[in-house]
Amino acid sequence: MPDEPPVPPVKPPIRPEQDAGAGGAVVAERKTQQVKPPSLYQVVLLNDDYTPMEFVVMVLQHYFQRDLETATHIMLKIHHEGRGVCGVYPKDVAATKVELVLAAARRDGHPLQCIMEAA
Ligand code: TYC
Repeated sequence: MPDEPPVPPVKPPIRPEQDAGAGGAVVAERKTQQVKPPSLYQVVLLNDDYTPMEFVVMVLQHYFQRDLETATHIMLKIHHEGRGVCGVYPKDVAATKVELVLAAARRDGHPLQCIMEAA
């Protein structure tokens, strides 16, 4: 019976992330959290003596998706306390709402002030 040729040893398959390549080193790395939740800003309306109550209620309904009852409640709170929070949003959304509210107020000739501040 002829001699069988020697069978070369079979290496187990290696996953790419384990393969250090020629002469390289495997670096175990645990990433810390990469995505932070966006920081939030509250959009605030300020009271004044001239902007009509109906306009403020419309602003709260149209730009802040409040129903009539909630919008009226927030408007009266601003009227009595000087300021009130319309909503809380990521920074870019809050900034856009401030711009849209101010543009609508100026278009209608009202001095309404709208600001954003870190929540
Ligand atoms: N004070 C206003 C008035 O009596 C009403 C008003 C409410 C104005 C809220 C601004 O953000 C405001 N007509």
